[in-house]
Amino acid sequence: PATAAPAGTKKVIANLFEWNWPSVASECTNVLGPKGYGYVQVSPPQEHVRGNQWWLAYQPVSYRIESRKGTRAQFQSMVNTCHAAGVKVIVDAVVNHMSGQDAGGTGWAGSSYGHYNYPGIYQSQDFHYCGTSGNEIQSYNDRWQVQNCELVNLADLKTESDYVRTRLATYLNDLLSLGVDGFRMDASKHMPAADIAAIKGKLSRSAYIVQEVIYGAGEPIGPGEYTGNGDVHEFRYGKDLARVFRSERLAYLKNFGEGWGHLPSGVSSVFVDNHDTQRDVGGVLTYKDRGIYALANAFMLAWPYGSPSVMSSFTFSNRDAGPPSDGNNKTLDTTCYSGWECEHRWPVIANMVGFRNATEGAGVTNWYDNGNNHIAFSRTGKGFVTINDEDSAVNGRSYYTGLPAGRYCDVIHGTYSNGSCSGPVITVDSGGWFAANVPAHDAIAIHVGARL
Ligand code: ARE
Ligand code: CA
Repeated sequence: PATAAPAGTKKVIANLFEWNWPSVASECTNVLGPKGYGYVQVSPPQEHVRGNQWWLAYQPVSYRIESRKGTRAQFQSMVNTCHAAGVKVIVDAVVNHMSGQDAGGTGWAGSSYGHYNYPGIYQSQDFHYCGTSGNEIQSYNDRWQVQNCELVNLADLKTESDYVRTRLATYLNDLLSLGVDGFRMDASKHMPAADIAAIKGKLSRSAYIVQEVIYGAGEPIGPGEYTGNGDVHEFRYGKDLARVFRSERLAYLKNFGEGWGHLPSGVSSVFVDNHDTQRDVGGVLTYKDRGIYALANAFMLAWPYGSPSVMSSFTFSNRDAGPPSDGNNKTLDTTCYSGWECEHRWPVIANMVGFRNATEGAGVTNWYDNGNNHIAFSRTGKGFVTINDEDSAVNGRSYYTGLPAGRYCDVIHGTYSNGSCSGPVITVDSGGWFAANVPAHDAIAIHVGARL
């Protein structure tokens, strides 16, 4: 029954944050395609302010596809290479604003600019001046301010104007002409949903859309009002998951997702952490949590809620520091496990992408919990996982999977390839049961795509 590639639809996103284009291309060929990732999300590709901080990529200076991550030709080649590997490309699209530089300057690709002057693109009449001090957002409880004032001094575009919408669509259509498959709409909360709809309406073809709207308790603008345009990031997911793993009980995850007040599954984009939450307070799990982070990602990939995205980070201790770069702040090629964490390659996480693909569409059955931190569930007829986050092992127990009898690779501890398993093999009997020991803070996962 062994198959070479995971069955089912490939929907998992790998977020290769701040990787340069040649490195993204080779990762698509060597890792993302073979491991079954369906999409790669890349950082903003347009010309940006010069300097070292990672966040300068979020300060557009022009829409030339030339940045510290590479040239237009390298970007095009990356898209082609990823497509050849069966991986679609999502671009982080910065459309709410331009730079936050009061003095202006010269951008990465040589374009000169002022805070409210981007020659040939936007002039002062294309920006909002909301009248607060510094034109800055002062309260997230004020809908009008959030959408018409400046987010951290970033020159706020008049996204209600047809000229601005058309110019933004021209940029996005240029990316579509290079073969891009979708967009993460940065700072979506800061644009009315209708403005995003109008920009989307000017696109030359259909594209996947995921909008960044951070849920904030009590705020007037919430993620739910953007679902008409496409998917929306569900920020409560990573926060709630971290709290459960850190200080509550995994047993509570029985109805995780909509049962917790999160967005409807079909429009929800989820992650354990992203590039903002891993840096800022919020208590999410990150690569720094090592094994528990891997288990949280394993749960996300096993649990059929939302569209999962796996974060891949560069190593940082300082919030602002950019990725490894040369003396001119040009991003160096990625070297996994040296300056880059490559969480998407961690065996537990990468192998659970195959689990996700093989179990796509199957519901949850056979939920078990011990009332505390040991849980188990089946993905009907396709897979089974048990996570033991207790401080001690659970030994000598049998688990009911409902799976066809057979020998399955435990993909938490072994990698399945070409019909063999590099780790322990789990034998499911004719009644659908298996017996195994699960160490503390560990898991076992089996699925029909990794059956020997
Ligand atoms: C940097 C400096 C600033 C400086 C500015 C202009 O830090 O001091 O004024 O440059 O020179 C990223 C970085 C920022 C950086 C910015 C521009 O995180 O530090 O500013 O790039 O270079 C809100 C938004 C949400 C946004 C977060 C960060 O709603 O959209 O803030 N997230 C996206 C990206 C970020 C990016 C931007 C937007 C800007 O993912 O990486 O900023 O393009 C509550 C609210 C949230 C709010 C949150 C934080 O939780 O509910 O809505 O998020 O507080 O304020
Ligand atoms: Ca705005």
